[in-house]
Amino acid sequence: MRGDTAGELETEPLTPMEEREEKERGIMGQEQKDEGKSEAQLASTNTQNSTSEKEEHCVEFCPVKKEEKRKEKGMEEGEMKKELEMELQLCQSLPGQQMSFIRGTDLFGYVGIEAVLDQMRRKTMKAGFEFNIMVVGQSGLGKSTLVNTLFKSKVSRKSCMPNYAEEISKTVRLHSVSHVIEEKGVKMKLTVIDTPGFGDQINNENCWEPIVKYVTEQYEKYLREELHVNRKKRIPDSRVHCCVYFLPATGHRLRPIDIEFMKRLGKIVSIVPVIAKADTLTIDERQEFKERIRQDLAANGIQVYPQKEYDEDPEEHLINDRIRESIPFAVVGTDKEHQVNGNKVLGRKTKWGIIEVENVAHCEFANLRDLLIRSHLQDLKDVTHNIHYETYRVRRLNESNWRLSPGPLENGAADRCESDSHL
Ligand SMILES: Nc1nc2c(ncn2[C@@H]2O[C@H](COP(=O)(O)OP(=O)(O)O)[C@@H](O)[C@H]2O)c(=O)[nH]1
Ligand SMILES: [Mg+2]
Repeated sequence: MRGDTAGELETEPLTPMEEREEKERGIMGQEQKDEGKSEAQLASTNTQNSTSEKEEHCVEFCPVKKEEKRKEKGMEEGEMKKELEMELQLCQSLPGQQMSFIRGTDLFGYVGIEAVLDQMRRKTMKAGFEFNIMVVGQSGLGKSTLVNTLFKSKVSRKSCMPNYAEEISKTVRLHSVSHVIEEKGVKMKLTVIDTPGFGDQINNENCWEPIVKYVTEQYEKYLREELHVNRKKRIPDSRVHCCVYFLPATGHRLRPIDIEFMKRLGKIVSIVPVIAKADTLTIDERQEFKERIRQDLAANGIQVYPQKEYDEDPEEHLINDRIRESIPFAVVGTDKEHQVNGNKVLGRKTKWGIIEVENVAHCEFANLRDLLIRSHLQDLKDVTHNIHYETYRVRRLNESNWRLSPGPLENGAADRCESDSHL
């Protein structure tokens, strides 16, 4: 996973002589202690830490020797390769230092390093975290309903006092509301940014501009906070972690406005396209529409989340490949519950039955929820910070006299993309 983790380990490199002495002391200490133990105890410790294993602690990292040992242990080739890669990575992380790889099973006893997870958990729970989600699409596509369905509460209320509302252009407005959601002691400050008016005009030329402006404005805010001499311990994060783009369930292809929007925004924010109101399509229509959308995305070089190039390891690649194959998710939203077989379910009641929103046999809402909240929330934040924000930061800092200049947003030239298309 990308992003901040606990502090880095700083190790003082030992000279080879010191290292050998250190290891001998360790083994000797163990042997001296062993003298006082009963024979039965000794037998058990000896089986756990056989001499050959002790040697393994002491040898420097030597992939060839280790590979032979693994073969002796009868390890599968795939398993061996994975372990070898891991060790190589660890060794490369500290150039100039020799390092041996000690597995949990090779330790003399319980050390307790895994407790760091509890420490991290406690810290995160205390501090809480921020998640900012933007919804874009024409009016009436079910944006507000879907966000409410995602968080199982009215997080996208029209009556809410917005903490950001700007009439940037006559047509597209940006409107954001924040809520603190708490579940099992974990606090999340959720901000939903709505974009009413997007794509609602006859001439939708440049209607993505206010959205590009908003996204870059948040990067600029963060950058300015980061560069303060006395910067805050925790910089408030208003950057858009995810932009859910609603495609109308036309059953045709991507429209020019969809292509123009995703082309531009895909470069600065993580976009997750969804087919809105998917209950209006038959199963075949849905499959064909999805396939055509994927073709259009590829043909136009549109990057949507999760991007292949940001997969960090083969395991993540495999999981993300499955997601990429089923994007865009065909979703249905609701804010009503109904009784089905004695259970309360979120659903839409029609004359011919109830569409269960969270039932994977009915629609792909659950896939979207899992991606956004249960499996990739932290990754969305990490991609925002490490890729999109980083790209912005590097570009801004490379601009000459950037400190003196008012910033791209203040002079109104905010990352505007040239467009000559009429939508
Ligand atoms: N058939 C169907 N209708 C939906 C769905 N989601 C929302 N709606 C309805 O569409 C209308 C507009 O929804 P709303 O969430 O206000 O759309 P927004 O303007 O995009 O925020 C409301 O009457 C909703 O009940 C859906 O998945 N399927
Ligand atoms: Mg709405």
